[in-house]
Formats: sequence, structure tokens, C-alpha cells
Amino acid sequence: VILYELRDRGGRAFSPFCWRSRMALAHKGIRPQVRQVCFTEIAGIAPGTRTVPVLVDGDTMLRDSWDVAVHLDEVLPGVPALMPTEGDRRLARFVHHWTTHTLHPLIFRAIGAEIWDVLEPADQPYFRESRERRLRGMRLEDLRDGRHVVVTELQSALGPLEALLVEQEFLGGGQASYADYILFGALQWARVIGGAHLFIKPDGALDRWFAHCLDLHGGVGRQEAAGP
Ligand SMILES: N[C@@H](CCC(=O)N[C@@H](CS)C(=O)NCC(=O)O)C(=O)O
Repeated sequence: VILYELRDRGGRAFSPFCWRSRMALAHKGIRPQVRQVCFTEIAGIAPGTRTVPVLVDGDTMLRDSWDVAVHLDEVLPGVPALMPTEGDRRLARFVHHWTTHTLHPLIFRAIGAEIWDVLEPADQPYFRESRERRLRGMRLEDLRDGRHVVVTELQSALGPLEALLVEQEFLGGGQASYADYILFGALQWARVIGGAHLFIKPDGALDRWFAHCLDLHGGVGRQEAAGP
């Protein structure tokens, strides 16, 4: 199994979507052959590829993290399932939409300038141009000025998760499932770039859950060095 994932100039994996797949594979006990690419190398993986993760499993190539999770449950039904029930699948879909549409943009506003700092020089012009277009012309560096506001918004957005994780160990109950890995990917992105501490309340339920996820499956998450 080959996993293509994004790297920064120091070879660190920081992409939230790639972490979803890395954790999904680890959950199944699979250590993929990791091929790290930078943004400007993604199109060279295979014709038509625009994003990572990309998973190659024999003759099958999957170019979407959700498809990777579904595929792993289909081909490896006998090992712990990522989404054991239809309810787990629906929970994971909600967490996917909420994380992608609400959490990721907020985290990006908190750490966007710092992401640029750690990219390969070849990626920096592409990243600046594409992300500043999304920010409607704002410069990445301007994000630093508004960070304190974003941190408050992030803490508020994460409030319901704090409350839930006081009541139960993982998002779906007592066991980690794919919904956890989706949320984990977002926080790991912030941790590796160096900003998770800005908005995760120390010793709160989310902090404990994150520490627990970092240690899962032999500590695959913790092995990636945290940013400053
Ligand atoms: N739908 C895709 C989204 C993946 C995605 O957006 N990946 C980002 C890295 S975190 C990417 O490859 N971006 C390429 C780019 O911005 O050019 C999935 O879930 O796999």
C-alpha cells in the first residue's frame, strides 16, 4: 500500500486530510509506504490528480480521504472497522462536513502565515497566490493581526466538542472511529505547524482526547514533531 502525502520543507507531514488517511491505515494495522510530495508535485502523481492523500492499493488508486476510509473497511472487514455501524458512518459524515467547512477555515486563519514559512521554496508562490485569492486579496501575513479574534472563534466553535468529550472518551463512544481521525487531522495540522496550543484549552477534555489520539496505534501521531 502506497500513501502519497504532503510534506513541508523539513519532511514533516502536516496536511489534515493526509492525517485522516494515515490514522485510518494505522487503525487497520497497516504501515504504508509513504511517498511525500510537496504541493507543486501533486499533479505529477498521476494524470488528473489535484489533491492528496492518494492511496494506491494494488490496482486501485483512491484520490480522496473519504474513499480511502470506505475502501479500507470494504477490503479489511475482519479487523477493527473504522465505521462499525451505519450510525458511525453518519457521524463521520457530519464531522467531515463540520471540520472541513467550519474548523479548517478557522485554523487556516490562525496558522496560514506559518504554513507558508515552512513550505518548500518551490511551493511558496503557488500557496501564496492560491490562498490569498481565497482570502480575497488579504496577505497571508495580515492573518497574524487578526489571530486573537480567530482564537476566540475557534474556542467557541470547539465548545460543544469539549462538552461531548467530558461525557465520553471518543466522538462515537468508547472506541476511536473514523470521526475521531477527521477531527484529529485538523488539530494535528495545527500542532505540526505550531498553533494548536493557541486554542486547545490545556487539561480540558479536548486536550486529553487529542493526547490520547496522538498515542494511538504506537503513537503514529506523536512521532511527527510539533511546531514552535
Ligand atoms: N477531498 C479531498 C481534499 C484533500 C485536500 O484538499 N488536500 C489538500 C492538502 S490538505 C491538497 O492536496 N491541496 C492541494 C492544493 O491546494 O493544491 C480529500 O478529502 O482527500
